Amino acid sequence: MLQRESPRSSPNMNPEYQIEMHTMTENLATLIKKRGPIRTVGVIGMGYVGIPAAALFADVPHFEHVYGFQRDSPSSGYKITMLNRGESPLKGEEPGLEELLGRVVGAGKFSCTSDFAKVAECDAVTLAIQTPFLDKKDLLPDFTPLIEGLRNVGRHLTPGTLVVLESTITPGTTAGMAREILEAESGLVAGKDFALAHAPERVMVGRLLRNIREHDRIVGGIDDLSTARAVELYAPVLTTGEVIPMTATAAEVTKTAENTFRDLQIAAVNQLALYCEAMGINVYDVRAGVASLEGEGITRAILWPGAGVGGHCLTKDTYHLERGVQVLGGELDFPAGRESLYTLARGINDFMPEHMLHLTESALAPTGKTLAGSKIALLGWAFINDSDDARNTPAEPFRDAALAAGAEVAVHDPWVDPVTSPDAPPGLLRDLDAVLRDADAVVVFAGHKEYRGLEPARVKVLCGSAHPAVVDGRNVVDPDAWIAVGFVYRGIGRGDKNRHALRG
Ligand code: SAJ
Repeated sequence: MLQRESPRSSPNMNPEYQIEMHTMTENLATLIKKRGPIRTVGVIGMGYVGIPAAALFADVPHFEHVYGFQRDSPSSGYKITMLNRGESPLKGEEPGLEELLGRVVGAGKFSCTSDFAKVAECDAVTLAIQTPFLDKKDLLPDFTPLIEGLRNVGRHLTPGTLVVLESTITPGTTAGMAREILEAESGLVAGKDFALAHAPERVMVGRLLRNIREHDRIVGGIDDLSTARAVELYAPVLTTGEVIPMTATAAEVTKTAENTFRDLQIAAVNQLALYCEAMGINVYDVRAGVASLEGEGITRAILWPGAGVGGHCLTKDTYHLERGVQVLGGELDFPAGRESLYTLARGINDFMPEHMLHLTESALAPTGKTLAGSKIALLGWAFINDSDDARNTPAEPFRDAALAAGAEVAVHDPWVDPVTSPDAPPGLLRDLDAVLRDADAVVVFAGHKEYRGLEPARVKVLCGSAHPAVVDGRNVVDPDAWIAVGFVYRGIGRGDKNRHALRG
């Protein structure tokens, strides 16, 4: 039985619906057959998802041409000329990307354009456009750029084309909002005149090409024919990855759930760290003990406690999933009055920067200091170790709260560029000694490798006092070595050390 997904995605069993479904699918099947195999592909959005995707499509021998569509806007129009020169406008190391771009542009198989009319030449069009949350309090993601992309595709959509959304979206968006916009702009009907699917991206900065080739690819159509056509598009790109077909809504839930589950796992170990601090034990001993449980089905996926969770995936995908349940609006049976486990996990992870502030206050107290009037050296602004990516960094709420409490905060990060990074804080310094000089508290927020080799005696001289504080949010300093030279130590999960006597 062919299943066409509607926003309520419950298969309708009445005969008229079945006949209408069959006719629609017959029509689409005829159109696709007339087109033949996918030869021309369009990718909307030349960002860190769209560029490697377009280059890899262009590298498929039987795909004749790939258009990369990019708005010629003041902020990102420069990408068009760069890409047409075979150069990548992406920052940071992306192994193999420049070489691949040079090759496919040189072979005339890839070109970048702002002319959306060329969508009419495409057999398949994918949209890889960011969907950030403007303000997660109201759970409303900013779909504006995606809506503009859908409108541009809809205006030039021709019968028999496949449209695929790659952005992370609220479950129900493909069969709902996206289908409505494409149908309104094109006058065509999804599932009858064009195929529509969701194939969420699973790329990570620094390993874009490898991720697309090697990760399994979730592919979900609004009906079986759309799913099959999307499998035809993505299968040739995969090397070790497999295509995993399902419905569009299941694909949307898979993507948001995989990040929700990771956020949940991190919250679980963050809560364990808070418990270990309260009970006076070392969370890393407990973690090693729990992780030792291995074997069929008894393995525990215990992750790492830390100063908080940042980035553009885990901080928002839980809210997409929660909103999906609200938008799709089926009968949800759930314990009355209980908060979602998933948003509770978000709350625990978002508490960690506040806990870091409490640890800082606790480390200043033995020398009679408070946050007010103290200088804090904040080490690590990036949201992840050894990276320049600072989106939604947990260091920011910590800094804001410390400033509000009257502290002076000097921020250091060897990776985040003070000039070019859009997420760099004002006054970000690369000079670590300057940040450490006269600091009352040294607070580690990112586990950059530069901080793993800090010499406690030298740091203490720079701090210039008998008992400066050190607060370790990423388990990068050796508590005994720092305590021995006179630091007041506090560490996430280090209940075994957080009550130590003053030394040195
Ligand atoms: N974090 C912890 N403890 C951990 C792991 C992470 O506190 O054990 C923190 C990090 O410090 C960071 C945040 O969580 O602030 C997110 O870290 P992440 O490793 O999840 O990195 P992301 O946000 O780039 O997640 C991406 C996701 N990939 C995609 O969405 C395609 C995620 O699904 C991947 O699992 C993750 O990369 C990965 O494994 O690298």
